[in-house]
Amino acid sequence: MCLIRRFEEEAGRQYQRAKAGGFLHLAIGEEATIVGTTSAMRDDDYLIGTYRTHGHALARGTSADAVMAELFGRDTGTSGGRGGSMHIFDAGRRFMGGYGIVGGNLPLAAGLALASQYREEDVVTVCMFGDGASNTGNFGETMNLAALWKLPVVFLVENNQYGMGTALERHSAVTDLSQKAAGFGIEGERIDGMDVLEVRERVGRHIEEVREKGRPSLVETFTYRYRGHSAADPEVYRDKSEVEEWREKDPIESFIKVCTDDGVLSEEDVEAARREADRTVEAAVEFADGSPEPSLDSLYEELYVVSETMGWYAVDERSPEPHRGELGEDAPEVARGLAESGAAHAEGEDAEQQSRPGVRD
Ligand SMILES: Cc1ncc(C[n+]2csc(CCOP(=O)(O)OP(=O)(O)O)c2C)c(N)n1
Ligand SMILES: [Mg+2]
Repeated sequence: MCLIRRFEEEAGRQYQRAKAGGFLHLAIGEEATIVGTTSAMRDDDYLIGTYRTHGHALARGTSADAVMAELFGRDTGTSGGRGGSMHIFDAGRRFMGGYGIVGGNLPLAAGLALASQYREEDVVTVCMFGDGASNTGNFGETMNLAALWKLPVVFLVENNQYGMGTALERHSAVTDLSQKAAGFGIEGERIDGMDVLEVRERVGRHIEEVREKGRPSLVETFTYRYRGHSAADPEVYRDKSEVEEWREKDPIESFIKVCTDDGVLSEEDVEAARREADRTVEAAVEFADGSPEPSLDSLYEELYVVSETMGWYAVDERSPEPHRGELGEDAPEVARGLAESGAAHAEGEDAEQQSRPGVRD
C-alpha cells in the first residue's frame, strides 16, 4: 500500500511536469481495496480492472519501472508505451488491463471466466469496476450470463461514491450496490473497503466460494478517492471537509496502527517500508525517463486489424500531406514528418504481412 501511494503521488507530479501524457486517474485512498483483494488471489487467478489501475498492476507484482514507463509512453512500459495510464496490462501476471470504457471490462471478465470453465481450470476471475459502472447496460447483461452459465467471477465494485462528479445517490437508484445483481440471482455483500484486513478476509472468502461452487458473486467495497476523478478535476461537487473526514480513515495509517499496536511492526519497520517505497519510485522515474520512446518504424505494429481492407485502408492510402486532425497549428512539420514516415513504412510492407496479430504478452 505504501508503494502504491508513493507511486501515485509521484505519477501526479510527473503528470504536472508533462512527463506523463494522456489522462491520469489516481486511486489514492483506495489502496486497501486493491491490496486486500489481490493478496487473497492465487497467482493463476485473473484480475481485470478499469482506467484507475496503476496500483492493481503493482499489487500483482508488475514492476514500478514498467508501470511508470507506460505512463511516460516509453517502449519499456507494460504496453510498449502505446496505452498510457488507462491501459496498464501484464498478461504474464494475469493482470488483464486497463480499460477506458466504463463497464467495458465486465463482459471481458465473463469471457475470461468462460475460458477457465471450458478448460476445466479452477481459476477465478476478479473483475473490479466503479460504482458508476454498475449503471451500465454491460453490468446487467454480464450478470445475467455469468449467473446463467455459472461463471467463476467475483465482481467487485470499488464504490468510491462518485462517478466523475456525480455522487452515488444522484446516479444510482439503488445505493446499496451489493444488492444490484440480486435480480439475477447473484448474492452480494458490502464491506469496509478502507480496512485491508477485512477486504482480504471477506474477498478471500468470496474467491474461494466461487472457486468451489463455480458461480459468480458480488462484493461492494465502500471506499473513497482523495484526489479528483482525473488530474483535470476542479472538484466543485464535494466539500473539502468530506475529503478530510475520509482521510481520517486512511487505509495505510490505520493498518500501521493495527500492526504497531499488536507489536507486529516497529516504528523502524514502518520507516524502512516507506523509504523502500521512495527508493523504488525514484528509480522508476529514472528508468522511465531514460527509456526510449517507441521507434517510428513501429508506428503501425500491433494494431488490431478488423479486415484487410478496413484495417489497411488507413495505412495504404496515406499520402505525405498532413491529414485532417494532424494540422496542429504549431506542429505542421511534425505532422508531415509522421505522415511521410507512415506512408514510407506502409509501402515497404508486402501483402503477406498485412494482418499481423496484435498480441503482446
Ligand atoms: C461507456 C462510458 N461512458 C462514459 C465514460 C466517461 N467516464 C469516464 S470515467 C466515468 C465515471 C465512472 O465512475 P465509476 O464507475 O464510479 O469509476 P471511478 O472513476 O469512480 O473509479 C465516466 C462517466 C466512459 N469512459 N465510458
Ligand atoms: Mg466511482
